[in-house]
Amino acid sequence: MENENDLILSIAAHFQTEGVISQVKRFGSGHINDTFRLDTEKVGDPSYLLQRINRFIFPEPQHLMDNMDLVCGHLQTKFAHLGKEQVQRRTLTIIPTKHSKLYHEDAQGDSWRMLLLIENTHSVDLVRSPAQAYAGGAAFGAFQRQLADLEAKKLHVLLPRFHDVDYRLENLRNALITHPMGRTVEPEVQKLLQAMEIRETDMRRDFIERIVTVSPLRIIHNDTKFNNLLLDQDDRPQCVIDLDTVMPGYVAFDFGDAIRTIINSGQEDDPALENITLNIPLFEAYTNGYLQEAGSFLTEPEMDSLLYGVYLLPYMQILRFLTDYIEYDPYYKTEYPSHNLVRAQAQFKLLTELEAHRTRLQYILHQFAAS
Ligand code: ADP
Ligand code: GN1
Ligand code: MG
Repeated sequence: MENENDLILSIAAHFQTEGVISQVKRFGSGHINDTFRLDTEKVGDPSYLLQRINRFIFPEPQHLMDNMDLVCGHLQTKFAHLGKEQVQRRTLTIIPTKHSKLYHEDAQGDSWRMLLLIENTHSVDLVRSPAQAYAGGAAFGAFQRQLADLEAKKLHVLLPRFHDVDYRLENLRNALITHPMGRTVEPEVQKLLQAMEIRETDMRRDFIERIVTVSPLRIIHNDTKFNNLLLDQDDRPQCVIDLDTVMPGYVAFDFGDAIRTIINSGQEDDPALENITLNIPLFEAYTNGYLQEAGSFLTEPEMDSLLYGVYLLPYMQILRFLTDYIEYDPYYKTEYPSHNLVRAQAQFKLLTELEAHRTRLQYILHQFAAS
């Protein structure tokens, strides 16, 4: 294949698209899949999104796509009363291949899926306003509610123990054994390893006692990073995206991961640690939006579990970035050699800020839970 453009066009030809594709662009800032935007020649014809599924992370694309199809189909029934146009804005639409399959496997063994591009939307890496944060809370809360009546056993558990702190600690330990030299001897790595160890007992206890044993298992998103939500031009929520991780889990995971990306005034991988401070009004707005939608179905122990998720998810993210760094970056896309270390350091700064403001966050959560 001459270049990436030609490759994408040749892959796109396997799908049931309308119109002639005239433009291909790399798209989005996700860490996992490769995403391309495809525009068609004629005004009025739809645009599409073509994604190469990360095969290191998802070795069973059929199971992945079966899950996605099930979830999208379920959500479509929830929005059906709004009409087809709104259904296609509120949930992802999978474009099948010309053989009516949910994905296409190319000669290199890569799997590709196509989605309808939802027009006039954007995703946000760095949340700027309480209105955006509120929209996010409402959208992810509604998402959990809409999936409450989907039978969990119909979903394949593609990533077992995804948010299990013991699993993340085991992975880090294995990485240290398998890669004993090189990156593991760097002082920055040692410093983070110590910081993780100091917190380990508390995090494991909170995971078990404050989340797992007291909360019902529900279907959750599992990757509620803010840029997995599409907003319209007026910052109204349109569609929850990136459904690869939808699996059974606990609401505190979704809450904690969303807060991790919203409350941070800096970027997830900000090398300037002084940028990483807490934007507490955004925390308030997200919590408000979330509880407006989810407050009606959450149990009291689940309400109490949310705060623990706020600490556990950044902690696990540090373990994950650090593990990937030590293993020479097989998992997350990186832009430079120390990128995963910088991400881990930035998330650690965030964790220390969260720790310093714990009483305030707890107070805000209690206030919203009581209202
Ligand atoms: P990754 O797993 O790599 O994060 P995503 O599925 O989140 O991949 O997609 C990457 C980016 O592409 C998103 O952050 C969003 O900006 C954009 N995107 C994804 N799906 C759509 C869609 N259906 N319509 C418009 N933009 C989308
Ligand atoms: C990945 O796909 P993306 O970029 O939305 C990762 C999440 C992490 C996140 C950290 C399947 O999310 O779990 O929290 O990066 N997704 C997977 O930014 O591992
Ligand atoms: Mg994403």
